[in-house]
Amino acid sequence: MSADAVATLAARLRAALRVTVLTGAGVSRASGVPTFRGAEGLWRQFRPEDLATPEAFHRDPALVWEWYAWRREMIAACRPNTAHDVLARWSETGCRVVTQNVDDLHLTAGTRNLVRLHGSIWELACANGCGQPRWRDERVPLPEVPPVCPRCSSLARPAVVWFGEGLAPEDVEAAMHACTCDVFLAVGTSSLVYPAAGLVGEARRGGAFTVEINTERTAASAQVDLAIQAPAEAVLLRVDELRTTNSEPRTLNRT
Ligand code: BJW
Ligand code: ZN
Repeated sequence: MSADAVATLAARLRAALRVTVLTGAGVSRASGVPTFRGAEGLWRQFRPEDLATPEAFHRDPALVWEWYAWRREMIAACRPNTAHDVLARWSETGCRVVTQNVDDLHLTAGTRNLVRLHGSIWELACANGCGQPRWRDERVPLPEVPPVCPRCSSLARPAVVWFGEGLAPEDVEAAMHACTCDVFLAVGTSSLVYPAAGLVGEARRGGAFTVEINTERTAASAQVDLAIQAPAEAVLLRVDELRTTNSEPRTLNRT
């Protein structure tokens, strides 16, 4: 980890009034949640088109649910790591956190006003669209797989966003709004999946100082003002230390 880059980021954060952080699967890696892409990613073992599309669910809901039940079990054993904890603290002073993660570890860590662009693996929805609002079910294992809708008894689905599906308009609007900021950080995301991957460019066009924190170079590395190639949990902890030891913590986003 470059000490200069980390010091630059800490200084930018001290001077910033509005800070937004976009997170991806890399933020939960240190908690034990697998990422999607990369050497140990889920897409090495499974094809997204077999498991993470509406067509896949229509074709074989039992298979799709088996995969989600397995992931729910794995995630249930995971706790938030330092990266989640630091971002939860920053959110208390107004930092906006937008996540692509469905594991809800940001919520467990206590992050306020979280925007969950791709939904939650702990929430279910009626696959038949009968009007039943989505519901939360954290039971592991689920008593019935595939589970059914409590209102109309047709199949339930995980309340996550699959490829080819639109994101909730209010989440997209909140994320776009958060792009108007002084510092925008893209943390632990491969920046390949849209519309989330477009947010960093949006923030930059709006005048934000853009930063990437990732263990690898990504599609966004050449686009950002500062790319820090190191684990998110280590960088955020160090930045948080510098930010709070060199000055009083600032109240963000209160303009
Ligand atoms: C670390 C680390 C450590 C590891 N520290 N770093 C424009 C252009 C091209 C294509 C499209 C486009 N617009 C739309 C599309 C199509 C598609 C898309 O983007 N395809 C691309 C792949 C080409 N997008 C969609 O379909 C989206 N829908 C949409 O746009 O709808 C339009 C529409 C409108 C109206 C009606 C109908 C349609 C939906 C996308 C949904 C994505 N869903 C998933 C699954 C969620 C549910 C589940 O979990 O099962 O979301 S796919 C998967 O990818 C998941 C993630 O949230 C998402 C992003 O992945 P992420 O977080 O970046 O993870 P990884 O694994 O890719 O990267 C991890 C990174 O961490 C790596 O870089 C590591 O190096 C790093 N790392 N350890 C720091 N310790
Ligand atoms: Zn229903």
